[in-house]
Amino acid sequence: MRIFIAGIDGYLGWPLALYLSQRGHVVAGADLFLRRQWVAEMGSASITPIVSMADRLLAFAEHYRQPLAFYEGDLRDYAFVEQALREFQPDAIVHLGEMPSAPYSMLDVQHAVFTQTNNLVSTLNLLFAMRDVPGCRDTHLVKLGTMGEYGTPNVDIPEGFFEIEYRGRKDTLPFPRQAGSWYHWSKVHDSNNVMFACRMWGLRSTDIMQGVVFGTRIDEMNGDPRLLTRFDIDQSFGTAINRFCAQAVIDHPLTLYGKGHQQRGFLPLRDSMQCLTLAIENPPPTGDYRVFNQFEEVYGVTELAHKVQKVGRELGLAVTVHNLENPRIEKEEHYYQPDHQRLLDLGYQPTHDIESEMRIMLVDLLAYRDRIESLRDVLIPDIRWDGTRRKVGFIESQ
Ligand code: USQ
Repeated sequence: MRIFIAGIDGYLGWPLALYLSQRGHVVAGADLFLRRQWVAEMGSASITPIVSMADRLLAFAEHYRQPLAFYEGDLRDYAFVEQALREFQPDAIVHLGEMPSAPYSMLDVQHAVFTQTNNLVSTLNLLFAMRDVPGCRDTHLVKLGTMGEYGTPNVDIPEGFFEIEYRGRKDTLPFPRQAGSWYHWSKVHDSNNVMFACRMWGLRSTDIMQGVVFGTRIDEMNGDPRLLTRFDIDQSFGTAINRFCAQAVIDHPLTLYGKGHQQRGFLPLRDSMQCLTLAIENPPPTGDYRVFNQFEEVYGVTELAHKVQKVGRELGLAVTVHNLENPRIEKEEHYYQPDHQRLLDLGYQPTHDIESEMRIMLVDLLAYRDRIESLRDVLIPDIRWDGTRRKVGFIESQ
């Protein structure tokens, strides 16, 4: 298949290009390198020393013996999006080109407006280009949403839709969304727009409600450092397990926010690649809008910190776990029971052994201990969701 990755320079986009190419697909992608700028704005940098796109493309051509068409430009610019799709004529578009951080979106009005403008406009441009570029009406849009669209309701979470009976009548309706940040709301608004475009124009799309991803590598990087993906540890772009593993290798306490009983669906990077590929290779019928909940298993944040501690200690690291004031406004104790059957039905084989995955990460990160040490300052958050900016303090150690 011909697959266009919007956001190909990112944490997921770059490994997905490798993974799909390894499976014989023809890949192209677009990026404006904004992720590199946002992380720099947070005073941080990728722990893995990622190379420029020019060098990534050279390494790609050496390993995969086929060209990767790269379009540098802004997905908010309709002319750019239209031109890229007209030229490449994709069978599938994977939209990873959004601002992905909840804390970044909560910083102030400029960051909230940027997040929603960037995310909604890029998705609208892709939808209109799919409608209007000759040959693209039947293209499948694989749109990256987030499990965070649902929030943490006190009932089970279905995959997108649920049957409801109200005042004696029945219908199947979108499950209520209760997002917890301006970023997560941008994904909800995207979901509504994608669903509407499918209904209006007969486009087809898979909306992926993905959990929190962790990991440093996939096999398709072939051990070449030029093919590494980025790895962030700052409060905005570093996700929980990635931050915990980085903290473990420099003897920094693992930072549990609040009580630490928050539950989320988590999945290793390699599972994210496997699931996105299953969605791409098994498109829905024309005109269909479907939703997949994409994660390996639900874990509590404390449980994960203790797993990192256990694996870290096996590697000779003195890992401690601490509770911090929670900079976020979120439920710290809650029910969480989301369905995740559809990808399993398509053949998803989850990496259940997440401790092995953590071991690989810790060994990888030990090689970059000095880089992590030099960024120690970014590990304690200061973006508070009440609008103030002040570093949080430790509450207790475990
Ligand atoms: N947390 C800690 N300590 C940390 C970092 C996070 O206790 O050092 C807690 C948070 O308070 C939260 C949970 O861990 O309860 C997850 O936080 P996260 O930063 O790993 O993930 P989140 O902000 O939810 O966002 C990430 C990605 C986002 C994606 C989302 C999936 O950045 O792009 O949409 O995971 S989900 O969480 O399922 O909505």
